[in-house]
Amino acid sequence: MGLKIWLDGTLVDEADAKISVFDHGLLYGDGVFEGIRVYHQRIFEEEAHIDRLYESAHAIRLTIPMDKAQLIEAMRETVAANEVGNGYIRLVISRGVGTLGLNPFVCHHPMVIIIASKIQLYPEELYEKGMKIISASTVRNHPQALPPQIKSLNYLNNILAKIEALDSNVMEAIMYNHEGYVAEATGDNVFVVRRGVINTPPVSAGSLEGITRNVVIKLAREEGLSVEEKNLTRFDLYTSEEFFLTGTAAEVIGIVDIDGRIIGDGQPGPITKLLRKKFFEYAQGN
Ligand code: PXG
Repeated sequence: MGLKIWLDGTLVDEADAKISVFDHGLLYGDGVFEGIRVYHQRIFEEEAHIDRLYESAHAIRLTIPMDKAQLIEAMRETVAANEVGNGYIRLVISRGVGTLGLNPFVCHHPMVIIIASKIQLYPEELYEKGMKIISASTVRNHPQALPPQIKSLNYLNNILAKIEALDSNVMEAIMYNHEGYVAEATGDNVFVVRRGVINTPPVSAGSLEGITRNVVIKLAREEGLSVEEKNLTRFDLYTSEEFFLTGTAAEVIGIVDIDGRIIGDGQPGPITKLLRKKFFEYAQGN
């Protein structure tokens, strides 16, 4: 039996969950989305994800045809219908059916799609040993072209960097902005420890304001660790004491090698491990 998918106001069988070839989400990548974890039947940081979705939609002049409370209710219904205990929700708002032309205002019926399913996880071994990554040559979208804060259905910028990673037999790549500063990974935010201080690029460097990022910053400060938002160079990454990525899928994962430069002693460091543990506890109890 397939999944039950929320599509345009109701739950339908996976086999019937189809959208038009004239949907501008498909034709132009015109739409926004969220990826959200479910831990023990509870939707992780529900409000923060919903707020970010509505901000992304607002920024592209897309009106979500439900209010926040209705959308949360639809998400919960979809999670329950699929008996998702620990898993993942993909929330997609596409511009809807239009004509062959960019004009978004001919699309009068945005599509709300909710998929509640399992999540693709990295192998456990990667968390223990740490991950090897590369620097991508693909520059992160210029904030004045397509603000990386909009979680849009246009992921080609990130996909091009992901291809570079996969071609190098690693799973992730760091993307730098047009000024050469670290922006983020293809689907994760970046943190390093330098001289005992945790540094992460400011959102203005060209990253999505990760929900996991914000939780990890909060947890680190609660542990008495100092966290500073700061522009980071490739050199800063190479010479970091610890390096980790945060994101909905990865949670907190240590990086031990970038472009052949070994980080620290080649294993996930103590702060990385502590924050991974604290994040796990927070997620389980949240
Ligand atoms: N940057 C980008 C570009 C992302 O897409 C993050 C940072 C981390 O944000 P959160 O809010 O998740 O901490 C993301 C999130 C997937 C997938 O299927 C991607 C994300 C989230 C969930 C699933 O590849 N990206």
